[in-house]
Amino acid sequence: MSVDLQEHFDETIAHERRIEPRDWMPDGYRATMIRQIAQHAHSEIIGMQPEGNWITRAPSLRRKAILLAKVQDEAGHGMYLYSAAETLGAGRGDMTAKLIGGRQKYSSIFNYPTLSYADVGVIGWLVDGAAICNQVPLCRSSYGPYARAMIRICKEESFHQRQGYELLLTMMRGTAAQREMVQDAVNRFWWPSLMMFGPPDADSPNTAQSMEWGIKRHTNDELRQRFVDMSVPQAEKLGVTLPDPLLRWNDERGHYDFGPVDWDEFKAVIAGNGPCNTQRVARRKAAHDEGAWVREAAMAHARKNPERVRV
Ligand code: FAQ
Repeated sequence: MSVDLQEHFDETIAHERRIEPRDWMPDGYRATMIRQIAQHAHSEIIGMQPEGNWITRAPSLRRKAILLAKVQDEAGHGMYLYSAAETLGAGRGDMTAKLIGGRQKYSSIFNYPTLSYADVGVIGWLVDGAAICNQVPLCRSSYGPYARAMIRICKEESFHQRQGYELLLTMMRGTAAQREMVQDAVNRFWWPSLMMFGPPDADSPNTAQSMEWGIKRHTNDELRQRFVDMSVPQAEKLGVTLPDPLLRWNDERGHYDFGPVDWDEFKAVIAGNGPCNTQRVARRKAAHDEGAWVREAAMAHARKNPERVRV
């Protein structure tokens, strides 16, 4: 590596300019970007499963059309992100093999079951809400293709969040049983949503370097706090109780205080021992295996029309 290349990279980061695919970058930067983008892409693809579970049982045609559109958006985000990872030299087939083999992660949140239709609303409100909170700053991430992908993804996540909140507002205007369904879903998804932001800063091995490289713009704890502050008034408006007896406004800090997250549960889930890990990965593997003929047909088609193949 020449000193000039390293200097040029450091200057690009220092001046908040973007690193582009053909630019020289340290091996560690490339590996970190591939790790984060692959994990993000896998999350979008695995994240189709919990909500996909309810497509055939949506309560009305309108809700079904909305849910179908949302799940399709998630597939699109996954494809978009795999393309961004490919610009760094990662192979899509290889990333999928690593996901299925447990060598690359996906978000802990998608290892929890969806037990009622209220879960669709709560995933939109809290899970997409947490995703937006985490991803809006990533629109300024230092790697160009990832930052640009985030702009479109965040716009769509914003629609997802609103559809979830609107579904919950509608259910809260319904019967006592419907309100109970919403509260039950909130009780199950609140703490796992806080875990989406990753371990506390003191236990986050990647944050310091990722912040130095401009990959991450805020720490895990900063974003988690922002999410709590944003969610409390939304919960009040909705009329649900967040399941945390220690949640209260702290005038001095200008933020809500909240209770301790169960990090043992988080560690168990990312180690593969959450309620649905086995099922999620098995379904992903089955879909991949069943899609083999499509990939073969696409390759055969590409060979017949070589001038249309981009290399
Ligand atoms: N789950 O040192 P850090 C969505 C891992 S949104 C699983 O803090 P980092 C939209 C981490 O990878 C969800 N693993 O790591 C949607 C690392 O392990 P490694 C996806 C987690 O990277 C909504 C280790 O713990 N969003 O899909 C989690 O600096 C509804 C140490 O952690 C993104 O991926 C976790 N929650 O910070 C779709 C956003 N947290 O890799 C469908 C982009 C941490 O060294 C329906 N990613 N780990 O083996 C990021 O912002 C970061 O990667 C963090 C983690 C903040 C997730």
